[in-house]
Formats: sequence, C-alpha cells, structure tokens
Amino acid sequence: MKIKTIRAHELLDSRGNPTLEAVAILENDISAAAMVPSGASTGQHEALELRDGDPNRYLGRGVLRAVEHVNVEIAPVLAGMDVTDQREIDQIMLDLDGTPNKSKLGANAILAVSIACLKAGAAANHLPFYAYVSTLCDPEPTDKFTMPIPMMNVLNGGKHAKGSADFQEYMIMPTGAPSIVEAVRWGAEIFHNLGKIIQEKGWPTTVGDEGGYAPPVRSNEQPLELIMAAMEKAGYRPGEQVSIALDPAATELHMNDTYHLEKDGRKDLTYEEMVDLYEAWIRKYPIVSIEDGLAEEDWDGFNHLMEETEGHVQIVGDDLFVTNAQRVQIGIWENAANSVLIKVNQIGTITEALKTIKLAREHGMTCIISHRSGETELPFEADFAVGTHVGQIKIGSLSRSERVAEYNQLMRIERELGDRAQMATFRFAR
Ligand code: 2PG
Ligand code: MG
Repeated sequence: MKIKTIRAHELLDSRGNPTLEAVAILENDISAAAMVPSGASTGQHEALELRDGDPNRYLGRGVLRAVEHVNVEIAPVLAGMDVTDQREIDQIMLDLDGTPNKSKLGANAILAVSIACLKAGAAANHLPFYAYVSTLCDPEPTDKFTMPIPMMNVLNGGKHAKGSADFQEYMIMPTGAPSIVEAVRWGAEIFHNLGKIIQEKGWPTTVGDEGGYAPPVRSNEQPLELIMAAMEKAGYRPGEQVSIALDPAATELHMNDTYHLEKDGRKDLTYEEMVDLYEAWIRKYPIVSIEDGLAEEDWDGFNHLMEETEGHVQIVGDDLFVTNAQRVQIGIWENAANSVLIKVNQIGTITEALKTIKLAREHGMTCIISHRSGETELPFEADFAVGTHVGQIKIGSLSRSERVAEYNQLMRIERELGDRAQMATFRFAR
C-alpha cells in the first residue's frame, strides 16, 4: 500500500514540553500516528533532537522546525512509496539528512515518520502492531511471542526527581511472574506498599518523571531498604519472585574523572570505588541488573564492573551505547557490558534500532526496549518489545497514564495472544 502523504504537528509530551506527532496517510486513507519521546539524562552521542531555540516559545523547546522538515522536506519524497518498505523509507530519510547525528532534519522529525510508517505498515497488512514488527525481525516469523519482563521504576531520583536519591532509577523486576498480568499486579501492589511506607515516614508521596516515588531519602542505599520492605509487606519473596534493577545514570554523577554522591557525602570516587559499592549492594540485595553504573566514556570502569560481577549480573549500556551499533561493537571489543538498552529516539530510525538489536543478540547480549523520561500517551514500546522478542522492557512505574498505557497495552497483547504468549525467562535471575 502506497503512502499518500505524511503530516506532522506540534503537541506536548508528559513533561509539558513540545514534541512531534506525525501521521502517515495511505492511499486507501488508512492512517497511523506516532509521537516522539524525549530524554532528560541524555547521552552525548545520541542523535540530535531538534529544538527551535526561540526563547519566545516554550522556553526555546518548540519543535516547529522539525515539524516543517517533515511536512516540507520528508513528506514529498516519501509520497508514493510502499509503506511496508521500512528499510528504504528510513534510508531515504538518512540520505536526505546526510549528517552523522541527524542534525539537519532532526532525529525527532525522522523518528516520528519512521514510527508512523511502521504503524501504518501494520495497518496496511491487517496485522497487530507487534506481529508486524516481528516480520521485520525474524526471517521465519513464528506465531508464538515472548512477553517481556518489565523493569518497573518505583523510586525516581537523579535528573528525574530533584531532592530524591542521586541515583536515577530504583526498579523492581518481577522475574518470577508467570505472565504479564501477574507481573503488573505484583508490581502495582509493591508500588502501593512502598507508598504506604513512605507516608508512614512522614515524607511526601509525590512522584517523579517516570511515576516512581521521589522521597527525600537520606542516602543512596535507603531506597533499596524501602523497596525490600515494600516487597515483604506486599507478600513477595525478594530475589525469588521479584528482583531489583538499578539505573544510576552515572554520567550525571561524573565530573573531572571522578564520581560524586552528594546524598552520601562522598566525593571523588574512582570507578573502582563505584564498583566496590555495587558489589557490596549485590551481596546485600537481590540486584540482578545495573544500567549505566559508570559514565558514558568510562570504558575501563564498565570493563571492571563486568570482570568483578563475572557474568552473574546484567550490565546494561544506555548512555554508553545510545542504541548505536558502532558503539555496541566497541562495547563488545572492550567487554564493557552484556546488555544493550534500546531507545529508538537515541538513534532515530526503526531500521537502525533493529540493526543494533541484531548485532547485540548475535554476540549473546540481552536487549531491553526502553521508554524515555519524557513520554507520550501513545504506547509504542509494548508492541515493539513483543515484536522484537527481546524479553525485557523498561517503561517506568505503575502510575502516570503515559507509563500505565504501556502496561495496559502489554496486558491487552497477552490476552489477545492467549497461549501463544510465553513469559520470557531472565538469564541473570538469582
Ligand atoms: C534512562 C532514561 C529512561 P532519560 O536513563 O534510562 O528511563 O532516562 O529518558 O531521561 O534518558
Ligand atoms: Mg538509563
């Protein structure tokens, strides 16, 4: 089915910042819309998110130039193309842009179109979105699907919640849940129990950008104690049924080659000292995954963490890899991580994100499909994670509609699939 036209416009994301929505309209008038998320703790090697910089509109954060790039530059070139030719569509946009980091058209402009075409392609083929995604990944698509284990960010800190912990994300992973429906229920029960515990301490139960609580904890370890207490209060066995995943987003804690943990009153930590801290916590708590435990250029630090944890813990590169196959390749050579966080807006097209997933998996690395801290009300990651069969998804906490929309979509997909859905197993479970 051919593309008739593509239209973009400016809307708001979950933080009230402008973002793009692109609508791909096909010749039979079927249409599909996509909205672009946005990060706060962004990696310096991410593709460029084009903002207008006009101080008179949205404090410079408007995206009208990116909108115009879709409507004036991209749409006329893609009109008439087969919408299911995702690779060609993405390649044409890359050629049109011509820069290494998509700074001419803007990665936000390109991605809005890339996802809108992907969704329209699914509609044109009368396939559920996740099923269509799987046809782009697997040479021989099966009718069985792997449901991803969610990472649920129940306590927010860092750039997502000022005044809370220095570390950005304290997540629970229901690694023992037999289904998404159960995983979501377990997570929601633990989240609500955590809220009660925080309330009993006399702290506010306000939430951060990703819907997790953001209490004024006294140390960076205290969130772990609170989460353990919440798991037990909710009646789940830590480590056996539910584990813990961390995203310290350590690039944000890195200055002058050392790490600073304000909440702990500790300055100038070396990467060895950071790794010592993680190891001490791993011994004490059921931590199974650490993302960006070191800064984005600290390859030696990442390698040290890999060696010390000896493959028992999932070591995830986010800012480190920025969903970029070239950086993942360096990570493979350097033995820097055994897992890749996949955020489509870090790289800017669906085709490139799929290429990164393929490379990672060929080298035995796990992949996690991830949201951004600035999200939209159109769920994308749920279908993308099921369709790519990666087995893990990171979509925030069990509050705020833009996060819950993803959990709801996962539950819908699981119900629709019935016994064709199988819960992923987690390689790093204790
Ligand atoms: C991260 C993300 C998403 P941001 O660091 O993993 O949780 O945050 O979108 O702000 O980069
Ligand atoms: Mg991260």
